[in-house]
This record gives sequence, C-alpha cells and structure tokens, in this order.
Amino acid sequence: MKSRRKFIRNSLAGGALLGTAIHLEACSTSDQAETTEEKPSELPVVVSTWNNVKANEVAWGVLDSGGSALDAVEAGVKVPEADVNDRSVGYGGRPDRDGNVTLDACIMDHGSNCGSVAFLQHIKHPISVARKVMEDTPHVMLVGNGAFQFALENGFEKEDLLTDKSREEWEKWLQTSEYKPVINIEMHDTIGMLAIDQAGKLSGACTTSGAAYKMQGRVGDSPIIGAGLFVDGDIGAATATGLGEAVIKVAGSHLVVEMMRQGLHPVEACKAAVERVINKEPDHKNLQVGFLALNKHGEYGGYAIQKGYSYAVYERNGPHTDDSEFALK
Ligand code: SD4
Repeated sequence: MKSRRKFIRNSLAGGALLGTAIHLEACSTSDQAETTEEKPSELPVVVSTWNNVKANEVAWGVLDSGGSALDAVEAGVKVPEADVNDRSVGYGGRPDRDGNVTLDACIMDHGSNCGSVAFLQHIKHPISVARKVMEDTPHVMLVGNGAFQFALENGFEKEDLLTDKSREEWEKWLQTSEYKPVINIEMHDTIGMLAIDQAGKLSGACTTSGAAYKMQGRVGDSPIIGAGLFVDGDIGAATATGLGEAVIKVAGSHLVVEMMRQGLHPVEACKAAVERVINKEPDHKNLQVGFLALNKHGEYGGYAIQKGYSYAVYERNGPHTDDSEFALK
C-alpha cells in the first residue's frame, strides 16, 4: 500500500533527521547554523489538502522559477477559489443555510506575519484580501462587511458567487433543512497549502467557503491563525481540513507545529493532533478532521480521523497524491 510505505519511509527519514534537529536546537539557534548545516537538498516543495493537483502545479511554477513560498501559496490557492466546480472554496462554494456564500481565508509567512478574512461575501479571491490585510494594515483579521469594504477599497470587484447549481442544491436542502454534514463529502476540498521555497522559507495559505448550510455568521477554523493554519519559520507549517469547530478547540495547526518543534516528523505530529481531537470530541466517530504538515527540511505528511483524506504534493521528482494515514480503522 502506497500510503503505508510512504508513512514508513517518511518516518524513517524523520527519525534520521530527528537527531540533527535536536542537536542543532541544543547547540545553536542562529540562522547561520540552519542555512549551513540544515539546508535541505530537495527544495522546493509544495503540499496541499485533498486533490488540489492544479493548485499545486501553479504553486510549483512559482517555486521552480525561484519565486517565494508566499507568492506560491497565494497563486496556488487562487485556483480552487476561481474554480466553479470546487464546491467548498470561493466561487461555486456551497452557501450558508440562508443562501449566502461566505468565505474564510488566511495566509502566513516565514516570519510569522499573517493576515485573515472571515465571513467575507462577494469577493472571489479572499486569500488576496487576507494578504492585503497582512501587508497593508496594522491588523491580522478583518471580518464581514469591514473585510468587504476593505476589499472594494483595494480594487477587488463585487461578484455574485452563488452559482445556479449551488442555488438549486440549497433550495432542495431547504425542504428538510437538516444540518447533517456527510464525512468526506460536504466537509471536503477546503484547500490548505504549505510551501517551502528554494531559499528554505516557509509559507501557508488556507481558504474555504466553510461548512455547507452553516448558520449565518459561522466562522470555521480556516481563517483562524493557529487553527486552520500555522507557520513557524524555525520549525515548519501545518494546515487543517474537516470539522472546523473540532480543529479550533485544540488549536490544531499550532499544535501540529509544536509537536514538530518537539522533534516529531510531520506525520507523527499530525497524528498527535488527531489523537488530541479524538480525546476531546466524544462524537469523533461521526466527524472528520485531517491535518497536513511540512517541516523546514521539506519533509511532509498528513493524518486524519477517518479514511478518505488525501493530500497533493509537488516536489523535484514530480507531482503525486497520497492517501493519508487515519486513526479509526
Ligand atoms: C470549516 N474546515 O469551515 C472547514 C471545512 C473544510 O473541507 O475543511 N472543508 O470547518
């Protein structure tokens, strides 16, 4: 089985690197030591949740031509944001229970700079608004109408993001109005993307239309720094998908990065965070949460509660999609 082999291979690689990482942490925290002794050989790398192969291709193009991880993740996640067939992100995303498409997104760079928008409507590329919040305001997070006005002031166009298909499905849903997300189907395809560029700098982005038929005003984990996304340039980056409420409760992506700080390989770090979710959520058998992580050496991996979670990778030897390991067998 491909995923199992991959897990073992990654674990072995992680084990081999563990000694180096601990050694360096004990001896030195200087950037110089990191660039001379730890510089990974196989950079750049980009990974993203689910089957976001096209998004990775675009991000890889940026990375391969020497661009920054920050530019790569923004360009990458704009692909599903604009894709009408991606029903969990941006244009074409499923609406809330009142028929509004409301978007959550955030971005974070190597130096812990971050920007976020939540409950944003009518803007096709929330990730670019999040980046503007990061770069052009003294704030980290703008929500709702404030985020929308900020977007308009910065040249973003007001657009109708509810497609006929989404409207028809929503009208059908209204007949029962039962909020019952189906694991790996409705709670699917949120993109969290992590990249490390040729200079060894990390960045991440996460963008979603959130849970289908959510209450109006509901914000999930995806725009919350530390929940849906976290980057620490000294350690690595992590992102989450699945039931946002469960991810927020354990500050999931931050937890994954902290586990990597303690020396765990990305797969093991994601597994530890999944186990935390399972311990805190009595109803975990009926929900899905998946994490994805990339460390500063360019190693990556994911772990989920349930079967069915996968992630896409683009690295020097080409693109591939991996099935994640999962807890509930
Ligand atoms: C949310 N975490 O809003 C998101 C949903 C998701 O794939 O990941 N969908 O809770």
